[in-house]
Amino acid sequence: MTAHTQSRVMWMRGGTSKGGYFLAEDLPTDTAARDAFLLRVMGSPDPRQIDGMGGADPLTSKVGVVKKSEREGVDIDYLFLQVFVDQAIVSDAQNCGNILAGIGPFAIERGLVAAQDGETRVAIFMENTGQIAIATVQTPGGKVRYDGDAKIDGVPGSAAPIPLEFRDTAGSSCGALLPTGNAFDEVEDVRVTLIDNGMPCVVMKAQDVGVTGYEDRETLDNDTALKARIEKIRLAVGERMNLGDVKDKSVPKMMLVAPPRDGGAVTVRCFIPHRAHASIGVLGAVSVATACLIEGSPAAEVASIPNGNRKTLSVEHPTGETTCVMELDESGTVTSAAMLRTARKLMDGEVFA
Ligand code: NQM
Repeated sequence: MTAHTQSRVMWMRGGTSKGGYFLAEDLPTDTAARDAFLLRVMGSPDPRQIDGMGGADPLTSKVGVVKKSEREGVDIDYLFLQVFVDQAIVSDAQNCGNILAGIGPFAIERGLVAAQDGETRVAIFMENTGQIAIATVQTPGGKVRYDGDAKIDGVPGSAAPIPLEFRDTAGSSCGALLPTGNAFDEVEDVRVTLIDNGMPCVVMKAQDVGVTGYEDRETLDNDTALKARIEKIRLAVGERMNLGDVKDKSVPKMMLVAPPRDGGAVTVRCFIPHRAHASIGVLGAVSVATACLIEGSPAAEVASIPNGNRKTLSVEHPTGETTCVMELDESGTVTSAAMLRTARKLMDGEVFA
């Protein structure tokens, strides 16, 4: 087989992440050939990704693969791929709600979805986890609009709003919201909630692993003792979360929670899983917010939760906050979550490997 050496691509910021958006038809169908190509595109493995497009950060070494969906009521199929920075790994074991924010605009730009005049709702099947998200894209005059007044913390300036709605995300990768059935488990002497409401997460109190939960990203990234401690917990819970051996996987994410400081619901410091996040992932935030609503969980002990079946939960993170709007049924089960994101087209062209 001859190696794939170039491909059409659009580079976009999606939420607080950035990456390459490809049509599936523009990539090799063989997974090994596709992954080898994407590693070359990003310049991995190399901590600086100097010979590629990646930004030397897991948040800027991401790929969205898109095709028209054949599913009833669905417009687009989206596969997320995490290209590891310093290892030769391309993983489909997690989803990404930030890259998701650019999928609607990209699909419209590539002609896979017909834009309406005003706004266009795009139903997106997330192949990694088998669930559907609805993105609403601004399309005045039938063209994608990127500029606007919506602000999200972690991104300078403002852009057109792209609300995302999720349903039925519980157990997306772990088979159940609480894969062990418990509000908490004790692992390596730390009380943790093993939870998956769109993203497999291990949620624990920051103070239980010796930090405050208010540190900045750099401080956490330099704390090798903390990282070793939470990695030990992570490796111990992979099987219990139905994720198998997670040594070479980017899930579960490790979430350190503390009481809110700026009027929000909770403060989070997130490891994804080996680097601290500059803010927090979309489905990661939904999963942590859900943990805060589970009676008896460590997160519930630190969280400040408003009343009512429709809860607006502000998740405070190192660069601001992310607001999740959660709908609960009468039994207190989360039935849907919504979040505001933005995206920006950065370039459209050919990438070479
Ligand atoms: O949780 C980073 C991000 C993400 C994932 C990560 C995400 C999500 O911020 O839905 O968006 O946790 O690896 O892009």
